[in-house]
Amino acid sequence: MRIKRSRPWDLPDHAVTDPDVFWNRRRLMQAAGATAVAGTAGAWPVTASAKKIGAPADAPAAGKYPAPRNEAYTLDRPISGEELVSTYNNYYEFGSSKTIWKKAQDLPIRPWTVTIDGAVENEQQIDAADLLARMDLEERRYRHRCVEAWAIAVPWTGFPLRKLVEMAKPLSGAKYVRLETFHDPGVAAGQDSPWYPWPYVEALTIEEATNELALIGTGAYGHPLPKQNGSPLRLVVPWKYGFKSIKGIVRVSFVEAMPKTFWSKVNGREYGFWANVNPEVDHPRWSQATEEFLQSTDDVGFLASPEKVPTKLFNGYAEQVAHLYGEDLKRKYGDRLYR
Ligand SMILES: Nc1nc2c(c(=O)[nH]1)N[C@H]1C(S)=C(S)[C@@H](COP(=O)(O)O)O[C@H]1N2
Ligand SMILES: [Mo]
Repeated sequence: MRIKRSRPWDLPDHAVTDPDVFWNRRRLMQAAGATAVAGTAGAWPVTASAKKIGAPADAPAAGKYPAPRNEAYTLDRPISGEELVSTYNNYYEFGSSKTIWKKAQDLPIRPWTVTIDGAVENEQQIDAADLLARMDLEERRYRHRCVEAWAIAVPWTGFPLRKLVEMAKPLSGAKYVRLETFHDPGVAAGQDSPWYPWPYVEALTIEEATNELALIGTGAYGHPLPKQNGSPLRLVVPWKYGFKSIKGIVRVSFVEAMPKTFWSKVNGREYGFWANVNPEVDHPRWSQATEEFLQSTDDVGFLASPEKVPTKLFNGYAEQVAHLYGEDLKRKYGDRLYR
């Protein structure tokens, strides 16, 4: 998102690809004969496509997958391919390119301690495995809309964030739920970058957090979540721009004041607290009226031209969430509710 382009991911091949992946692919292409692959060279995670990156061996509660599907959450578009969703990612802890899937495999996820603290009756530390053992998992098919104007559709597995809130028993002072990602520059080299205010932090109001849609994602495509998608625990809030859906959660705090979030510290004018999807409120540097729906790895190469379709208000979830943003909030925040 720090890349100043109208389509931030649409960069020259070498600029978005890790040097080792880039040079490996160059060699592969040369070996295959450059003319023969010219037509498909645009599908840049070529190296990734050789090996589908699925469930980590150290994922907790592997026996709980696949979980039963909750039919209340169905899609109006096809599911994006698993290979695309597991090789085209934003996870700045591992670097600012889309091709961090390989680097993310270095993240140890067992044990994984989650701290629940702040204005709650039940402050506690709990391992992700124990947390998952207490929760009923379900599959929900959700749209995902990145602020960069690309979209995917994913069958997540997880449990409602509301269940975790109930477990914590918030006190009356708890107005916001603040979520924090691990901080370990030793395994996540992106966290060596002084340009970012690590660790990654996101937050919701308590009303948003207890809304039926807010999910803690623990799996996708019927198995535990790949590390690059935020294993073992991530947030999934499909009515908001993707950066709200924080990955690799280690701390959930219940607080009184609106937390400062990672991207609002980087650039508060462009990436605010609310970040609700709205086609009529443009990003300061590009339109949000349409999105590119990505279905397979063929859609993300520099020769690709994925279908542009209209963006939906609240990403299609107005029925479930519009009531959260009443006249008082609209008056107070205006367009900031959608940015
Ligand atoms: N900790 C952390 N969480 C994060 C991010 C990140 O860089 N770090 N990127 C966000 C953005 S911008 C998007 S679009 C989604 C991408 O999720 P996916 O890679 O599983 O599709 O993760 C979000 N969660
Ligand atoms: Mo994003």
